[in-house]
Amino acid sequence: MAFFRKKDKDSQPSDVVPESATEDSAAEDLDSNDSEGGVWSRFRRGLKKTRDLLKTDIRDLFKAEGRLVDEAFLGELFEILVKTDMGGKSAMAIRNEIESQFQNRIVEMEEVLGVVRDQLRDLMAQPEQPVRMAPSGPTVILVVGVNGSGKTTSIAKLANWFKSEGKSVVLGAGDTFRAAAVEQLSIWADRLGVEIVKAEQGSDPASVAHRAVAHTIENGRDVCIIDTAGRLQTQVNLMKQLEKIHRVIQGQIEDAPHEVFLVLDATAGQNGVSQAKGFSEAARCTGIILAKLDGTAKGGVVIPIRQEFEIPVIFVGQGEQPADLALFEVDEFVTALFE
Ligand SMILES: Nc1nc2c(ncn2[C@@H]2O[C@H](COP(=O)(O)OP(=O)(O)O)[C@@H](O)[C@H]2O)c(=O)[nH]1
Ligand SMILES: [Mg+2]
Repeated sequence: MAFFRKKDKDSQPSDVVPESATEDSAAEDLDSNDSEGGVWSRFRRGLKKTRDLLKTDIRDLFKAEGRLVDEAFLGELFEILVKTDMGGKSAMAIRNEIESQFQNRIVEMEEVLGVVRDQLRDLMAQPEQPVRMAPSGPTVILVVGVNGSGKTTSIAKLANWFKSEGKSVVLGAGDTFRAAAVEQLSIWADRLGVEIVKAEQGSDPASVAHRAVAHTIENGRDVCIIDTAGRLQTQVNLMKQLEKIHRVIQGQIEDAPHEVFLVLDATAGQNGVSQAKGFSEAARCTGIILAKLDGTAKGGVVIPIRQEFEIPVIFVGQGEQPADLALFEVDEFVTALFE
């Protein structure tokens, strides 16, 4: 069972011929990692703990003849829910819903599980639209997030994604704070056969962004993805830099950037989430890429993340290779939790 799509060819028709045959075969190689079960089964494994708790522990709450919904029951249920990775807020919301629907009644397990499932769907609800593309002309995507969260790797994954949709991609090496960051992105650009616009370490990232967008427009490319720094001398400087990049891009294409993806590290825990919230607000983020889900047994962490952020989770990252990226789907995710 897939609880996310690798790509959606119907909603994003490809109208561009790939740049060259060589690049095509490179993309095929990188895609091979996604052979049957690859990205999907890894995420499913990551949900095992949450799934087992929901199924086994909730079952243990019940006797054959059902159970009275009283304080004791609600307390036990809450404890089980909290033990999953859904977080206290979601667990409380579900507990309260069960209380309001069933208080002082005898319920069967299936009724309770049904409410848990529906509540999770509600709590995680997000718009359908996966990636906002420019109605015409190039689409510009800015990628932001704290240092080490997985920005540069996610950009390689996005580039691979768009390439496999038949779109031409330009990368902008906007993390000029560290020489290694530019180098890392250049290596990915070579490997993926996509163009890259870069500058020396220490140069103005807004000017790199400007050149990358200009190159994209002038050469009729489809998608421009811009990397940014995750750390500067001060947080204020960083936010000013992101703001300037924003302004410069907007000056070139009125409705750009079309997406500002916040990359979150799924293994970073609560501290990482609080740090990223500052980013999310200041950088006007439009969607989340949840990276490193393969590195945690707590796949259920998507639930509190959906709760903490106003913006939708668009992609999940499942490894260090370009093909390790999948579109996130709430319905499929919730279904997978109860299978
Ligand atoms: N296992 C795993 N590692 C990842 C994933 N995304 C990024 N990484 C690794 O995390 C580290 C930091 O990633 P990087 O893209 O350089 O982060 P940045 O500083 O935000 O650009 C690198 O070692 C990546 O290979 C992922 O989805 N899964
Ligand atoms: Mg980076």
